[in-house]
Amino acid sequence: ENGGGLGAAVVTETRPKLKKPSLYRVLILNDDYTPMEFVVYVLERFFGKSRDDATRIMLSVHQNGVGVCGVFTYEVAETKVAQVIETSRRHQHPLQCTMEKD
Ligand code: NFA
Repeated sequence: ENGGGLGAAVVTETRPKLKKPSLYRVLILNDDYTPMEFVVYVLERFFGKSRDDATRIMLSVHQNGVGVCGVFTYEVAETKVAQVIETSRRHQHPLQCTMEKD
């Protein structure tokens, strides 16, 4: 507030330094057993994809082995991964989902 010491007040604006959160890609992995329709359902339900986008992503994973479902902050990505794995397990499908730093 006072830089000089001889009464010359200095007002320094201090904006709190907000760091941008790191982002994480959520990936789904191909396997030989999970039905294509179930993967499309997961992409619609948990990643807000349209049926057309979900189908495109599913086919890309089927052909390339892995694909990006979305990019999220750490806790959101963690939650999506857990939801996909738990829903797949309940349906007895081996579909796997993971996350990596963007
Ligand atoms: N490969 C699976 C099948 O042929 C479909 C699939 C796609 C599974 C994407 C997992 C991820 N039924």
